[in-house]
Amino acid sequence: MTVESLFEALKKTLEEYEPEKAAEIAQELIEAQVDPLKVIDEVLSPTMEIIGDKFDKMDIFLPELMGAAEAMQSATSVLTKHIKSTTERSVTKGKVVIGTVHGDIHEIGKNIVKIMLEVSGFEVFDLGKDVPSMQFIEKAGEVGADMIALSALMTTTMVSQKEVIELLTALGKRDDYIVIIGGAPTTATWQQEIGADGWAETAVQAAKLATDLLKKKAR
Ligand code: B12
Repeated sequence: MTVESLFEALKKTLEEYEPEKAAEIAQELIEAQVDPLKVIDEVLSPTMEIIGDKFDKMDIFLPELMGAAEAMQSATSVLTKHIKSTTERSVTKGKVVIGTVHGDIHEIGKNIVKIMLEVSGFEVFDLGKDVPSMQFIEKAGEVGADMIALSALMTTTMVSQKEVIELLTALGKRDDYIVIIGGAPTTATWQQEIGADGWAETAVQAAKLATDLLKKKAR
């Protein structure tokens, strides 16, 4: 099969909710030496977006959305194992506490950001999904984090990103951590509005952002 036809086949596994086949095709793409990030950015994420729109328009319902998400996760878990590290593992750029904010169970994008941070040399502490705001701050204190990374996928949960920053400020800890935010509904404008230090649209940009912000702080 050509790479193009493997891309098409992978797309179909999301549309037809086939997680096992998704993993198989992801493995074939790895064997064909295709860049795993290209597969995530050019095939999986856009397909998931189309599926999200269908859900929005009620062309499909929650079980189908969950099936597609399962296929995406299955492919992503194969692909992310093969994202090449850009730094020596022994060199740690800094510590990041990451999670999806309170009220929000979307974690696929956050997991990709986590991997990108790890392969860029960060030590990452993943709190998972639906994380209470205070837990980010407690964990950051416990591990001596440099940065807190907050993912939110819904307009209704973006406010929890704001809440974490407000809590940090109230506790007199706002300057202790760099706070970065992301997730489909978030924007640079939202970042400025809530006083976060950075925002990125994709996982690759997130890793670059984290590196740049940390360098700036060290200066
Ligand atoms: C998959 C999915 C699900 C899966 C999630 C599975 C999982 N384990 O994560 C399931 C089926 C469980 C689900 C459930 C629900 N979902 Co949903 N879901 C989606 C969908 C289709 C795709 C999200 C996704 O994984 N995208 C792929 C990843 C790779 O992209 P990403 O998350 O955006 O991440 C990238 C960037 O944003 C960025 N990034 C992400 N996080 C961070 C963090 C930082 C710090 C940085 C810098 C960058 C960054 O980097 C990532 C990689 O490049 C979206 C539609 C969409 N277009 O987003 C709807 C969507 C988010 N869901 C929606 C809804 C409504 C729900 C439900 C409420 C449905 C229901 N009725 O129960 C529940 C949520 C319950 C809850 N309390 O959270 C709505 C939200 C509407 C809104 N209010 O804004 C959307 C937009 C669909 C729609 N169009 O209506 N969902």
